[in-house]
Amino acid sequence: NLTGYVEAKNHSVIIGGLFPIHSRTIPIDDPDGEPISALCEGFNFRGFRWMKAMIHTIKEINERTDILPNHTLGYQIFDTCYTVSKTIESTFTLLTGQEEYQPNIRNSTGKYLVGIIGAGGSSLSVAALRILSLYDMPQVGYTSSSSILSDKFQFPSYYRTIPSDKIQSEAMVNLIQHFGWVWVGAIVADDDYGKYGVKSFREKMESAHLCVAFSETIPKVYSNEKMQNAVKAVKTSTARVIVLFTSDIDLSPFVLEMVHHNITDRTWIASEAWVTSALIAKPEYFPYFGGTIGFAIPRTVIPGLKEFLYDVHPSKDPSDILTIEFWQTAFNCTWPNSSVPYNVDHRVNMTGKEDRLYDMSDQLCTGEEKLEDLKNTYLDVSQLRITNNVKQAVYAMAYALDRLSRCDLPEEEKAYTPCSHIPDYDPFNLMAYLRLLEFTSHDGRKMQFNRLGDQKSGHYDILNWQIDDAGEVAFVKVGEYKFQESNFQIQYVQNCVHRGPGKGFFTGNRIAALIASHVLMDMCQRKKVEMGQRECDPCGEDDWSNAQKNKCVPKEVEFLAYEEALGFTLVILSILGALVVLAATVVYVIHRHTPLVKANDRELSFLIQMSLVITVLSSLLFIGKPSNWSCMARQVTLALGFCLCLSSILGKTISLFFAYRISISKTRLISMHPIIRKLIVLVCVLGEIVVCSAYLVLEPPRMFKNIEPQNVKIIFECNEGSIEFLCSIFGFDVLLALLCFLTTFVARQLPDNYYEGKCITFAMLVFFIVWISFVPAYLSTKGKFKVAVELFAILASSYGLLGCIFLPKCFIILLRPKRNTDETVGGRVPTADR
Ligand code: TCR
Repeated sequence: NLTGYVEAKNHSVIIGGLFPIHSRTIPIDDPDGEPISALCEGFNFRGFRWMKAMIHTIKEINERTDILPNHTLGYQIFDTCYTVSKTIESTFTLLTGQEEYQPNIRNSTGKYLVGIIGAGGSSLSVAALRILSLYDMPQVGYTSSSSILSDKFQFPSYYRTIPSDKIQSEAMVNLIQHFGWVWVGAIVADDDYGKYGVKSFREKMESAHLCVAFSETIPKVYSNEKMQNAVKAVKTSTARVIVLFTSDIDLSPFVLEMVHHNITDRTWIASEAWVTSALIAKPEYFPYFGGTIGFAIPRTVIPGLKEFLYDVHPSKDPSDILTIEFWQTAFNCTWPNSSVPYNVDHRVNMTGKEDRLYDMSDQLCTGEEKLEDLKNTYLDVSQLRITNNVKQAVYAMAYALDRLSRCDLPEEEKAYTPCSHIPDYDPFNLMAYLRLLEFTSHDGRKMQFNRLGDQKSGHYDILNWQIDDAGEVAFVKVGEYKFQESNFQIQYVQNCVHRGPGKGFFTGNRIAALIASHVLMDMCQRKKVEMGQRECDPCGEDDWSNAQKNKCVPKEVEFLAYEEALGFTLVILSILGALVVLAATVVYVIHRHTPLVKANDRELSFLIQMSLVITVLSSLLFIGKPSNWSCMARQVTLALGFCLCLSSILGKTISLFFAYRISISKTRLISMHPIIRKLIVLVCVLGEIVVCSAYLVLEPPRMFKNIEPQNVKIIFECNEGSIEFLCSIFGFDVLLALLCFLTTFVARQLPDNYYEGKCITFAMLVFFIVWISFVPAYLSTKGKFKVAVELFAILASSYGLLGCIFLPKCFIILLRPKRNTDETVGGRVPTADR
């Protein structure tokens, strides 16, 4: 079912082409069905154009006489559908020239190939499976544990005798929870094992509400720069517990780095691939890696294996170069007359350079060397873990084949899988037998695959690194992690791990990690909220983490409430202010015919009193939960109140100013008609009203819920809309105040005891001082206190005006009535004022 273009006849050679003419393959409904070449969908015009360009160029070259004059090029192009499987299929077709792609099941041995065991690491299995799954050739893995291999669409023919890493990640998170750790780093291999391992680890951590402090990769091919990234992460992070999801081979250079940087106070959580590795579990690394906890495939004994392993000798077969190399390496000698180089070791040292040791050892092997004297991983049958997986994988294949030979299938399956004969059957037929396989291993374990080709049930041993009496690293079993389908059970062995201070995981490291964890919990949560969560799920906008930092709770809301002490005090102050002003008004009304009240325009005095009531009461609009209307009303009311107040004062001061000019020029220049003063007030107020209306219509202030994540609380405040408008309405007030000040200041020498002029000068000074000090105070506060600062300014300035302008007069009116006579009040006041 490969689509593409061929133009091969009459050409001397052809060039192959692979283009994504479609975007994907259509998923097959029944991944267990016959292997068929997948169909594609999603026509990709761009890819099609690319392909056309290739054909076009080939044609062009064929027509030219200057390039390849005696040959013409043909082509064979296939659609890859932008998928790995199609690409491989096409590549094979290109290579083998078989239109009907067929695996050569009788391979070079001339025998029928049943399936494949293995491929070691996950990345390798993925590579092999890309090809095998095209033909549904079964592969049984013994150590490729990556969760990606459970994807039956991509890898339909994979079965394994090792649990998927999904289970291991979950086990790690359970372990982390068991110890109460919350802040854990991760270092992983740069391959499918590490990448998918850390992926499911992160997912599990997240759903357990724990935090991953960092995750870095250890490079596959030594790169100092990449390695230093990982080292830096470990060194700088505050996480004291670190998961290492990598195979021992990839881990070794990293271990050297840890030794080099003398990092000794971390607790390592080992993945199954290195927990019992002799490469890492060396006594010299114990100061750095002692106390490591990890998961291991259960250990077994394989009867007869030991004897079999010992039965190895290079003299048995001179062409067996691997045995010769084994012998040479194990005994540090050179086998006579062999071409095998001695000790081929691609060690990567700290500088990243490879030093290959090709030197021949001076010593010749005698063949008399004793394996019994050797301390070597090869001969160590005390830690048979993966080894047993290999055995079970082979058994699985054999059992399945056995069932196939007897056509031992349930009736309903027979409809899909015809009975077949060894050796001539479709490799796909074996899959049904593997899928349904169930057998008991030599050590009594029940082996069975689930739908995804993974082990249906099993367990991990939880191991802890301790140092034994002989000074060797011992893997002490401290618990078990049992799993069955999606259920699991964790069991810790009691009272078995106390071994020397700081060595076991119940002492030293663990306690340090626990303490660190608690401190870090906070950091974790803060980070969670600040960064909006690479690692943890952040709380919602309106939420905040609770005191235990394990749940999101609604944030408190903040605004200046009537009920609280501050708000209440301000309300009292503003009402009191209003009452005092009204009292002054009452005094003025009662004594309206006395000279002091009549002096200098009593209507304006009433207006000032009225406006002071407005400003003082406008402060009430600032208190309470803001709403759109209160936000709009507060600034405008305040601005208008001040405008009325200040323009009335200006009306007064202007007439004082003129009186003064008259007094110094000694001429009756112009006398101000009282109506002019009122006109001034009217014009000012009308102007302000116009600007305020524009403000409210064009860019009105709005209620605003400030939910910035760093705020512990949700702050309800007003967004002032247009700053320009706000500044202009208050700027106008300031201008009026300035004019009032200037006019009275100039007229301050007016020789009278008619002291309204001096009072106003003083009042304006108070006004300025209050508002000037308001600015820095306002800018440096936040939340409800910002509002409080503004309120204080409003109240202080209003009280200031009240106190300076009206209180002295009320004092005279009420307590010193004798001074309230025409002479004392100001004979020089322009007559038109009365
Ligand atoms: N899965 C790893 C490779 C691996 C391994 C091991 C290598 C595992 N366990 C033990 C050496 C020794 C687990 C992978 O790549 O899937």
